Amino acid sequence: MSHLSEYDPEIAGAIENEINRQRNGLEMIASENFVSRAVLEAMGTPLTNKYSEGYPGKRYYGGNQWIDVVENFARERLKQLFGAQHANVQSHSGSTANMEAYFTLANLGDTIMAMNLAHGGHLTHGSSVNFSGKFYRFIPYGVRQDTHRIDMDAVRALAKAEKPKVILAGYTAYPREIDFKAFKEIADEVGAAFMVDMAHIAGLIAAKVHPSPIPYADIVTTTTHKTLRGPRGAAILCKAQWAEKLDKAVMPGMQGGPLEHVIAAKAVAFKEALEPSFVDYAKNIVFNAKALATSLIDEGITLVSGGTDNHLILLDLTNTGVTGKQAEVALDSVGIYTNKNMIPYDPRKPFDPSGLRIGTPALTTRGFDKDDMREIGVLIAQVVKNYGNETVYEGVRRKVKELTEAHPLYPGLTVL
Ligand code: DSN
Repeated sequence: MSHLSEYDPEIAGAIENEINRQRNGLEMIASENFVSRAVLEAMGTPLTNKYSEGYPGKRYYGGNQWIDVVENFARERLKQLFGAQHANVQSHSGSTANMEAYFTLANLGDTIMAMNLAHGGHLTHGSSVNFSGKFYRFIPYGVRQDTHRIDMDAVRALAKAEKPKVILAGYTAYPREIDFKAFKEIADEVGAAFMVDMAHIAGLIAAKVHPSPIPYADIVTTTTHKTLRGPRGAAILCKAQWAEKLDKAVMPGMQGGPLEHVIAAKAVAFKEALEPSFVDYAKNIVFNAKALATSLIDEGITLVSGGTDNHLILLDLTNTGVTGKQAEVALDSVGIYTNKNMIPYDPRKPFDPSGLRIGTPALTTRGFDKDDMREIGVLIAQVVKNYGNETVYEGVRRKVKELTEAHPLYPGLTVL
């Protein structure tokens, strides 16, 4: 029996139940993944006990000699992974990383151009209920209604009219490749800084499966837990000219003590992402997404932009008679985990939109291949097209069980 289960069986039990939910379901939320046992072990260490405000070699507390070793490995590995000039690995989350990048590149009240939230932008890219929309004047750009792709001519025209301090690229629900070079050219034309939030596609970029923003962007933020397959957290990369200002924006500007147990886990994940096998993993994420997209299209499901170039697919459920929320709940009930999502030009509201977002990073980690993906596409379509039909749902549950048993997750990992 573990210390945790002996002392706190309620929490141990809930953790065990969650591990089993992850094992027994199809995790298709595009922003989720499964970390390795090595990453899990690094996170669960006494490094959580240590205060280490500051940076390696310049801390506000004593006793940081081993913490410095860990954080230096994390910084150097991250720089190597992306070919970046400077790395800061202390950001607690993607939201704080974006705040720290804005603090570095802009003054409060400045204009920032970013993707419309309903077209695939993020909460911290200018939502009026988020700090970003309160602290800065965000001007949204979007995708074309006919192609669902970013219209770079429209972005250029908007940038010339608005003269933003920062232009931001990088999205949470955009299934197509991003032309970072074209964004940089527009930023240069209007004298703006260029920032990229690569959180969703960081793992694909690390493996060179998607073009890199590093040569073009002043600052690149990322979470570490999506396609990069590290612990929940974030990191920031930048050109050398921004390094000092960025580090100050992170600490003391935004954060206090870093989470060094998580930074240790980030270092382990970056080492994993530097392995040749990570390139195969990232390629398989995209192969799998394309196979899944083809399967859904064959089943008559409409996809935003007609398919995918990356790890995610956005289903447009408008013609199915089922809303995004209904689909999410129905799929939950059969053990297929997804999230409702706005689609571009969505007539519905965010709490019950017309779209459903799915992705392949987590199942690819479990070893699912394109044949499995084709089968999952059929299962998703069955649930949507037979909404409320328990007999169909029972059949899907049986298939989910077969698929998950064929690709075990964390064999031997127990809490109780
Ligand atoms: N919540 C994340 C996502 O699911 O895309 C972004 O932070």
